[in-house]
Amino acid sequence: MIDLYTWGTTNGRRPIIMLEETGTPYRIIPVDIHDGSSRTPEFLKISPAGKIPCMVDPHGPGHEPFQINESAAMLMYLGEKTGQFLGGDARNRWEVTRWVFFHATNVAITFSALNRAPVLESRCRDLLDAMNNHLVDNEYFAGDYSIADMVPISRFAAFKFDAIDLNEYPHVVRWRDRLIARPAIRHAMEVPIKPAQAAQ
Ligand SMILES: N[C@@H](CCC(=O)N[C@@H](CS)C(=O)NCC(=O)O)C(=O)O
Repeated sequence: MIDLYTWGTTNGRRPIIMLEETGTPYRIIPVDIHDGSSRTPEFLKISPAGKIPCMVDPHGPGHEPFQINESAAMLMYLGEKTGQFLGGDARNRWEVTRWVFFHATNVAITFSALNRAPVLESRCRDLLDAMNNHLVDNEYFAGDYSIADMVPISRFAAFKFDAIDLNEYPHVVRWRDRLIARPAIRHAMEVPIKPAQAAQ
């Protein structure tokens, strides 16, 4: 059983999607990022910068316990552990990988700062244009549904920005609507993560 240390944020819900999609047993350990819980010496041993999400797999590589943070890396780890959602042949796996990095290093970071830094609106719109153009002819980012879709969907399933109306990007909306119909994604976005309620 994997221990997932997380909180109810966009980044924090991302690994739940993959844990659910792969049927990997896990339990949620809520870490309130506002009350100092993410700065305890015990937590910093798992996540050195005190960030959620992170997880501990008692059956990691070499049959040893393994801990990992950074949500996109966690999805890649689970993909390798379960042999799912990483792409098919070598070309497709690299397509999945490059979109994972595109979303993790551009989209996730720029959008998470948008509400605090409105100057980022044009950069966010450039990223949305790139996504929308790609999705004109593609149902998913890299062939079949993969972690290249799971990395960004937690952001777009809960898209709340006054500056940008997502309906201006109809192919992104079509992709989002297809994904949020998936039970794993619905569950990940809705499961309560506050300490008193987390009963996973
Ligand atoms: N790139 C990291 C970002 C993680 C991150 O920024 N986590 C935030 C919550 S969404 C956090 O832990 N904030 C609390 C803090 O920095 O003290 C990932 O994708 O896992």
